[in-house]
Amino acid sequence: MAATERLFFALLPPPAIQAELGRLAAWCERRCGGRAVVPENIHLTLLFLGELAPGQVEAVCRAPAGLRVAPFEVRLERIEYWPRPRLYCAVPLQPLAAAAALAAALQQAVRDVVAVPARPFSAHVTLLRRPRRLQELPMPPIAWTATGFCLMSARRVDGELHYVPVESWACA
Ligand code: 2AM
Repeated sequence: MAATERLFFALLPPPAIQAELGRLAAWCERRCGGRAVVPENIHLTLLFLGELAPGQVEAVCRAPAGLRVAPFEVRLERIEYWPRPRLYCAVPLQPLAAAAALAAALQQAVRDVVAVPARPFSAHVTLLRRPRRLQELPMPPIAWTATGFCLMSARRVDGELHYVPVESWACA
């Protein structure tokens, strides 16, 4: 049987913002222990699809073709601790309506290919997993303009997790 791929749609910040969020993640790790997300893996998940077979991957790549998405601002202003997945993440102060709308549109677009459990979208960028100490973590606001979105594949290479863009779409 052909190998499956673990896929998700995401916003990728521009490299300078990824680096800034990566420095913030490393600072969180120094304060709380745990494992910081490395800068090149920093992303904002729009829709997690799970393990897909090769035929499904091709269909998912075709699915967003008709979507028209205007560029929108992503502004992260606060670090939250989420106890269930045990992670610290950077979140906006107000819900990101444009990202939520894009996530919903993607879920609709792929509905004939993959049934994604309906779960409320909550914009966040994971910074640190499995902290050993909990504390208040302040952050400076970090913002960028999203000009597109990607289909990402989570792959393990030599034991290291890499998030690799498989396909990308530009805002119009
Ligand atoms: P997150 O860090 O934004 O929460 C690849 O596995 C990415 O998909 C992870 O970084 C995680 O993104 C998200 N993810 C993993 N498992 C998930 C699940 N069961 N539901 C929703 N998102 C998930």
